[in-house]
Order: sequence, then structure tokens, then C-alpha cells
Amino acid sequence: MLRFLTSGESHGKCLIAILEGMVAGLTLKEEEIDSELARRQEGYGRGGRMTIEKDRVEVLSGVRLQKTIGGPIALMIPNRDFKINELPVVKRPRPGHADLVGVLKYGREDARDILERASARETTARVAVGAVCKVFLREFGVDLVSHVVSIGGVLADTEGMGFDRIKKEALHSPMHCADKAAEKKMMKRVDEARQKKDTIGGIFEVVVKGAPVGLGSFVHYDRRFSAKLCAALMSIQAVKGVEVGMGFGVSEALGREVHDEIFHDKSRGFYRKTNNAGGFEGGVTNGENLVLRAATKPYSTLMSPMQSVNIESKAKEPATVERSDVTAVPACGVVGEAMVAFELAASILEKFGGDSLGETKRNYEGYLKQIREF
Ligand code: EPS
Repeated sequence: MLRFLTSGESHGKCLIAILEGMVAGLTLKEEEIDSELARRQEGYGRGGRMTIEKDRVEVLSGVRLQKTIGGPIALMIPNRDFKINELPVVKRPRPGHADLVGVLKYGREDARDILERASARETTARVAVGAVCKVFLREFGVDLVSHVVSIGGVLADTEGMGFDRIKKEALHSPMHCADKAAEKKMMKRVDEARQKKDTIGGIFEVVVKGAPVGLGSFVHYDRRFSAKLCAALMSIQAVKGVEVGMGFGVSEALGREVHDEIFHDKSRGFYRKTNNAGGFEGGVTNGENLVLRAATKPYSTLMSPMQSVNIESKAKEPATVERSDVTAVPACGVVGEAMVAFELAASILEKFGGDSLGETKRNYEGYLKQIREF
């Protein structure tokens, strides 16, 4: 079983993740984790923190001479801004943030105790875990990309663009957007929100190429892989909705406009010409690309604060204002990739087992042969 925990506060000493259950024998270099951490720091609309931090991982255990050895992999990312004990007390919870539910639930008098852990800074640790999982997935020919498809209602048009083109275009975009014309409009929308001292959300898409047919199962609710991926995306700070393939659009169309017809040829085996299902049937991967989208709300720290209540005096007061982002949807997409990568790696290990990379690969090859010979 593959699992992970993260630990750390936004302005604490560091962020930590422990990934347990990864096979032995995987070549793992810190640079490969650092490049993912750097991608998470990108994106037009981010706040001042990203100019302070240069996130870099220290692999503390589970790896020897650049090879995983089967033990828990401890990943540590130091914070440069770590003065948690000197930061101001927070008495005026921000609508939309975990501040108020947190102080009520944990019985704290200072919402700083809440926001430090609720902060999306925690996703640094998730991206480090996802980077390790991506290295593992590469061994099985699985690749992932995320790209921003909407910011504040400005939509990208990526119709007909394949995985490789989306990956190439989104990689060099300040908005992680594969549509150049939309990218400009999105950046303008971010500037407008900043000027209004407001924030803005959007939608990112994660696409997975090379996932084999048969991950997950239809036999029980908690084994449906599409549901696991939706939960994983939904767990990301600020995410309010998740779609698979055509998503909510399926509810407005006829059956023949939705379902992907089945074809077969000797070299490709079974295949589809459309992918409205987003790569899932019965909650199980069907061999097509996996396509998932997640919508984020506008970020909840507003520079012109909304109404709140002082948790001590109970007086009506404007919410707390802290340094924050106007938007972070591109970064959120990178976190989405990490969560999907983790779930994919977990699912592959569940289906094919193995304590070493060689053993898992052997089992995987046997299964692919079974599919080829069906
Ligand atoms: C984040 C770091 C934070 C915020 C953001 C995400 O930095 P700071 O709070 O020091 O400015 O930019 O956190 C939030 C949106 C939040 O609500 O806490 C990061 O590393 O991603």
C-alpha cells in the first residue's frame, strides 16, 4: 500500500512529507523533485511569498546513492520565511478561509494557529511526493500534464490539441495555459482583480497519457478509481468542484452524443475516436487519456476585506488582511498533477504489487501481454 503524510506550517521551519510503500530500485534525483517544486511556485498572480522562497527538497531517508531502498522516503523542504512565533495574532477570520471553523473546532483563540496549517503552502510537500510518484510512473510509460482552462470566466480553447502540444505550450506559459490568446486575456483579468483589491479563481485540467486499461474497479464504491481521483483533487485548498471528461455536460446531451464508440484494430487493440468519458468506464480506466478538471474559488484573502466578526469582542470588523495571491490556479494545477500521480502510483502498486521496481514491472508486463492477447 502506498501512502503519505505531510507535516509543517506555512511559516514554520519546514514542510515534511513521508511517502511509504514505494518500491526499491527506483532511480531518484533531488533535481527531479526540485523542478516540480519550481513549477508549483510559478504562475501570474502569485503574491510576494514566491519571491522569498526557492523551494528545494532534502531527501532525508529511503534513498541511498540515488536509488530508493524500500523504506519510507522522508522529504523536507525548508521555509525561508519561518518566523511563525513573531507573526501577528489573527482575531478577524476571513470569509472563505478555514480561520473561523478552525478556531471553533480546535478551541483556539488565535486564528494564526489555524491558517498556518490550512494554508496552501502545505501543497509544497504534496508536490514533492507527486514528483517521486511521477518518476515511478515514467517507468510504466505514464505521463501527466496540467493546464489552466479558465480564469475568472476567460476560457482557453484547446480543442483538438493533443497531450504533447498542450504540455509544450503550457510549460512556457506564465498562466500554464496552452492557448496563447486566452493567456493574455487571463493575465488582464488577474490585473483587473488586483486593481480592485480582489481575488480570482479558475479551472485547471489534468490529463494523463499511458494509464493502462483496468485501474480501479466497479465492484465496490470505494474501489472506483475515478472517485478516488476526484476526492484527491477535491482535497486541494480552494477547490470547489471536480469534473471527469465531459463532466456536467453529460447531463444536457443525448446518449449518442456522450458515449465513446468502440473500435478495434490489430496493432492498437480496442480504442475510441472520442473521449467524452475522460478515460473511465465503470469508474475503471479504459486505456484512453484520463481527463479531470477542478474549479477553484477566488482566493479568500482580499486586500479590501469583507465583513467579519472579531472572535474575541464579537464586534463587527473587516476580515484580516495578509500577504496572499490574487490567483494561484496554475500552481493549483501542478498540485493536481501531484495528487493524480500519487493516486495512479498507488493504484498501479495495488494492482501489480511488488517490493522492487523489477518485480512490479514484471507483473505489469504480464498483464499487458494478457490484454494484448485478449
Ligand atoms: C503559499 C504561500 C502563502 C500564500 C498562499 C500559498 O504565503 P504567505 O501566506 O506567506 O504569503 O501565498 O497561501 C494561501 C493562499 C493561504 O490561504 O494561506 C504557497 O506556498 O503556495
